[in-house]
Amino acid sequence: MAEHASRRCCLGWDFSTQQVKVVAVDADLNVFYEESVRFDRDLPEFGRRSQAPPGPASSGRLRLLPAQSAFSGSPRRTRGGVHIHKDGLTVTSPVLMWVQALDIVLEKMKASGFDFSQVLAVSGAGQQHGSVFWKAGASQVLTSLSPDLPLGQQLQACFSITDCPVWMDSSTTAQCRRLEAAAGGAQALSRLTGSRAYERFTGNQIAKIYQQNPEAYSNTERISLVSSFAASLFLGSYSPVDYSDGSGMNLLQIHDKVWSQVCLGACAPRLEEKLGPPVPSCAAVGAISSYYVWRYGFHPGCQVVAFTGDNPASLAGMRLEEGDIAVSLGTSDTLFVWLREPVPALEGHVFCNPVDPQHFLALLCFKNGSLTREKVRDESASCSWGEFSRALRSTQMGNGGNLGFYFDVMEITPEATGRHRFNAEGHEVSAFPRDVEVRALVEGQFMAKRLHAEGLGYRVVPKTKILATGGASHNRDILQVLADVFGAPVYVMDTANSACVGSAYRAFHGLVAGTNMPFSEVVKLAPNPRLAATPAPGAAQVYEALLPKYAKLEQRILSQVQGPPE
Ligand code: 5FX
Repeated sequence: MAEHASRRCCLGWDFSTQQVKVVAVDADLNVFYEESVRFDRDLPEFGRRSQAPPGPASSGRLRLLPAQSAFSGSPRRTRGGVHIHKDGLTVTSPVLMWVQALDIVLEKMKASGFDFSQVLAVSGAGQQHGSVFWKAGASQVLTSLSPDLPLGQQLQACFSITDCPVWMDSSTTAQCRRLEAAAGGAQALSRLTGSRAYERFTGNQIAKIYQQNPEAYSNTERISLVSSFAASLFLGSYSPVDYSDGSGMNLLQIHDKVWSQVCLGACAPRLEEKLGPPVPSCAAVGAISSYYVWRYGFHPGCQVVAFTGDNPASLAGMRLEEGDIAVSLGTSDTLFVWLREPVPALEGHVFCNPVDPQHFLALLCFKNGSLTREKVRDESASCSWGEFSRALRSTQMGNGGNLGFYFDVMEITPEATGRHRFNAEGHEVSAFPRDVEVRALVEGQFMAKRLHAEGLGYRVVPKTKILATGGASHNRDILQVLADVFGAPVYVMDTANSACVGSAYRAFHGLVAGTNMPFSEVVKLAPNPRLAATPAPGAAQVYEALLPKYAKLEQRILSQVQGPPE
């Protein structure tokens, strides 16, 4: 039997856009096992869309027949786990693909000799915002699964919508405008739910399904997020939505942790009963279904801890704490911010915190990330990261007062485009010397991150640490600028599996959540991130003086784009 056979452990699952993955983490918080299934590669049969186009849907109680494909044309694989529809806006994934992927991962684990009887608890993550529509009668199937058959075979007819809207969908602009109007405007909706209306947010997706396919909607007994759907598969009954992933729906009042009646009413009728009450993210929602006990040998006492969204689960995997910030420097740059008192705004998202129900998590996305850094490297640093670093080292903190904005594609935070350079006197200039250009780009990108995080209520505190991940986190000189601009030390860690690992950590936390033991205590044995840069002496004075100037110039650019306020 394999070496991993008999360690007491928790399992962390990730139902992401492209794959289903699991890790096993032992009581010393070592990851000792991982397995995955990639949808495009391992389940090519889901190349064809199976969802009937809007129109009369099959009604009545559940019939155990597979959903029929209503689409002709050559089968095509999912691309990155999704189907992009002809309108270019609608993006879906087949729900049975997710179910079958789970079957395959479990069978692979069994074949490898994995000892399921040692699993104390399971938890998991799902791509955020995606939704699953369970057909009337599905609950009965879920509670009486036969251990002799795979899940995919038994759940084939359990869904009223077989192609689920996912986070990449942007087809619900009309529904967003309606929801904002009902809530008293975008700002009011953001104050209530943590975000203004976004196309991918689940409430707007549900509203679209209700409007375009009312029969399928009324034949739906339960609506899950991808996370609570995956938890339901383990529980053998409907798992509640957790507060943190529930905050990505434009439906949950993030302070009171209850569904907003105004938002529910604006989206679809009888929605509250189809969603069920939300629960704290660290809640143990029940023991694993007897299906897994009989088929795989799980212990009947193995607990299912509420699943959450992939971003909240990553926060847990990175072990962020109050005042910390994680900066992912990838194609787009993303900021995760731990907040105590959020100020929801028209940009970014505020979610309930997955490891501390009193606190919050903000997410900000900056579209001009590594592609812009590479472009400036090619133009001003001879296509070389070595030269780029040298330029950063040969220029001073604050760049002699020169400030730059580099929005090569339409930026999300803030909504602006183009390159804008200003000298120390605040005059717009058309170009900078090469080294100044490099520093203006990197300082500008990090000042924007700090300012917009502060706009959501973030404050650097003495114990703040910055966790840098993604491609650019390998460049020490870029990290030095990050430490200087934020006035806080920068750490790096391997976060490739952070959603899975965070889910396993959350499973351990769920086991003791009743004792009020804080998450930080549960994960104190986990590997520590590595210190990569500390702020240089004098950095705080330089950037505290520059940040208000940067903010003013950003406003100037925005008023040029949008026109002066009325
Ligand atoms: C967050 O709001 C998102 O839409 C994405 O990061 C998805 O969670 C990716 F799965």
